[in-house]
Amino acid sequence: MAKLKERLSAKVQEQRPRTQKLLKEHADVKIGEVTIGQAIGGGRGVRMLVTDISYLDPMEGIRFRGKTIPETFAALPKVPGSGYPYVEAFWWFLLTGDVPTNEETLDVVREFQAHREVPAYVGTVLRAMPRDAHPMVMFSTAILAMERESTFVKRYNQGMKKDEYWDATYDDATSLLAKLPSIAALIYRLKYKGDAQIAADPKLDFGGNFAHQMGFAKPYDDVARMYFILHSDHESGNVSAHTTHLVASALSDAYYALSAGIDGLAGPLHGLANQEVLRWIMKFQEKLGGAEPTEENVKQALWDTLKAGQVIPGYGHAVLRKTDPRYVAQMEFCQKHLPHDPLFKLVNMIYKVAPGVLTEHGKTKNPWPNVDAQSGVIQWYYGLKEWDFYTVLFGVGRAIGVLANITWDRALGYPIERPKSVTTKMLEDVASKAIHHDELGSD
Ligand code: AMX
Repeated sequence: MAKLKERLSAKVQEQRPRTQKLLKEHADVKIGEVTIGQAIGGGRGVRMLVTDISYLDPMEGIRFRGKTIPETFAALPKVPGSGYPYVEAFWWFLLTGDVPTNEETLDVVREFQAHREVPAYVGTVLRAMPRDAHPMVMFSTAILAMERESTFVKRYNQGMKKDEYWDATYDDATSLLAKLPSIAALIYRLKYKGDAQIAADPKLDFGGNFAHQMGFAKPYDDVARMYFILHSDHESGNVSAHTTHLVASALSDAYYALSAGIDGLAGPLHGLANQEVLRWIMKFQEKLGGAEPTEENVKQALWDTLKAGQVIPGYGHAVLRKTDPRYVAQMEFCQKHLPHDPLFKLVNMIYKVAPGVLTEHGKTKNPWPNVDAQSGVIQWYYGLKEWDFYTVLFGVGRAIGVLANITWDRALGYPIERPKSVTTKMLEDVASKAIHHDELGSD
């Protein structure tokens, strides 16, 4: 058995009684209330999901297993000659909450290498699709096409016991995750490089092999490692994480669940915002017609966007109320590696101006940038200029978090998700005090 699965098994045995005790002895204890505003307004702030893998504080930003982004990067074993950790070490850390040793990390590296090969039919399916299909459609389709590989389904059909569900989900998650960088590179080179594919290098790690198969030289391997880790998880309520969790709660296997989560990530209010940021910047530069960007003309362009009824991509967040530390981590990378890049300078200028404009505009609860405002700049600098591919990079990273989450969902026996609806009339009745909310019933 892989070292990681062994450790995870011990953690699962440790954690299960805690969840069972809460359910058995404290199931009626309230952790919040739901208002009409929350019910109509997309469930903002409603505490109805449980995960120990990451937690998002509105002011501080994300913590993975209790560690901030800089703490996470500092703690995990690094790839030799690289400034960033192995993605494989991060996967161990998210699953178990423990920082792996170098030896444990290399065990995961070998496990991923053993599962890296993408079935040939995935290429056949992708090549049969219209070449102008969005890369996120191709990515989601490739994942779904591999559903026939699911160990969970095979074992379920053989009568697998409920307390083994996590074990089969772990196998599916490992097999799927190990293939994602190669699938992403396959899509990239199929769409934009005339289908000139680069074979995987069996010696390389997750991030290193991705850079290799994409055809990008160092330090793009570090860019990939940083990018995948930063985009991995943002607790459970965001659309991609919640969708994956919801679909998996029906015991749809990891392939179905991740494919659905990727579809949610493809929305412009969510992961697609990274492509929208680049599109916005390019349109802005086109309008300038060669003139220097200034704070004045950036401000004007931001107002033009808002007045046209559109959102400023890369700004605002449903939970965060300050600059996203994932934005900061990427900004620091740029300050170190590409401080004089004109696009980086422009993004910084937008950062200087946009929060003021959004505050004056007065709608958004958070005028600060999120992860997507910065990420395209780095990709562009290293030669990945096809911005409609950017969300696929986000998707490879997000898979790490959501697959860890559904493995734990099955380990702790979380049931099929089924919140309750009410009608508009019921809300009107409660609001007018014609009835008390207790009279609505609970299921
Ligand atoms: N530009 C203009 N208006 C914005 C805005 C922005 N960047 N962010 C929020 N608003 C508006 C909303 O559209 C809403 O307007 P409405 O009252 O007319 O409907 C109002 O401000 C209140 O919204 P909110 O409570 O502050 O945000 P939210 O929780 O409803 O939505 C988010 C959050 C991210 C969808 C929103 O800020 C947004 O659309 N941002 C731009 C797109 C983006 O960058 N998405 C990526 C987020 C990170 C990620 O998931 N990858």
